[in-house]
Amino acid sequence: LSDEMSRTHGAALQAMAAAAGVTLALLDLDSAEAEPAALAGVDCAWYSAELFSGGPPPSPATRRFFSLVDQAPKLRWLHVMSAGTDLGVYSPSLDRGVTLSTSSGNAAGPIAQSVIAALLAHARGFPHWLEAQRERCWAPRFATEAPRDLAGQHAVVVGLGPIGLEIARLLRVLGLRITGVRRRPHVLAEVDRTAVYADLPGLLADCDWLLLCCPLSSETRGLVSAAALARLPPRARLINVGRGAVVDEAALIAALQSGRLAGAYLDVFEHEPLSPASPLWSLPNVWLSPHNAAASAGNRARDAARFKRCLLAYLTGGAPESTG
Ligand code: OXD
Repeated sequence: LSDEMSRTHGAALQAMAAAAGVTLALLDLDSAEAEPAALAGVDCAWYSAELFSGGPPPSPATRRFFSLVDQAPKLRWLHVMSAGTDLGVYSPSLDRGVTLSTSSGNAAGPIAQSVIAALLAHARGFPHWLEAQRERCWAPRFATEAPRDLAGQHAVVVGLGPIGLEIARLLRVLGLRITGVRRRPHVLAEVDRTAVYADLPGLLADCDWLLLCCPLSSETRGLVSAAALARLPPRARLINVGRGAVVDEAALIAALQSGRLAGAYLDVFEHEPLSPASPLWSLPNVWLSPHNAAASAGNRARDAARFKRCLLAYLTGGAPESTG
């Protein structure tokens, strides 16, 4: 684990282990580097939030952490601060059968709030007001120019994990109709109805907000294809906080450039970091954030609490939660 987590949570982890009758030897990054032979005894590793600091490319702390993890021959369990299991640095562990537990859901609140902030700002016409403010122009919009009522609009939420469910919960407060799309049909209180990925094309003609918060998988890669985008009505906006490759990005850019789609808020992209040459940076109907919708000061404490719950399960013989 990181030096910082060792310092701030080491005593609590030791106490948990002692209560379970287990002797826990903590290896922080500095000591591991000083003594590579110690890696032979490592059973589990905790990739905590402060080591991440963005990427790709991985931060120096991330690179150092995984260079040690990948040399630990007996590693059985890796706990990671992310929701996704698709960070490139996890691959060597996954490939050799290490159990991965994630912090899925830890940042569901902050991500959903970023989504709702962008949705409300677009729905209420803030882009128009902000542009007018920059020009020092008094430009009210009334009558036919006024924004449409948000209540009653149809949101299609793709991916009903903790993030999708939190988005749906907040959308319901705003009075939207919500269809949730997931791998298997299932009745869920947060949405009005659920559909499966294969049903998505049929939902798009009547969609005001297409919200993507699903993981990247063989089923979701390219799910929002050029053909799917063409089915959306011109009033529709797309929000993606899942993974960039769920959408055909070139087709999305073309739809946004031509006005075929009203707008987008994007936190994730086919290639990250987004190339400075991408037209997305300067499209007037696009807001974007650098895979940062989750950022929130409380995430670290939630990650630590999650790791402790998983450690307890591990020490007492259960399976860590959110196993990827
Ligand atoms: C994650 C993410 O997987 O932020 O946690 O994309």
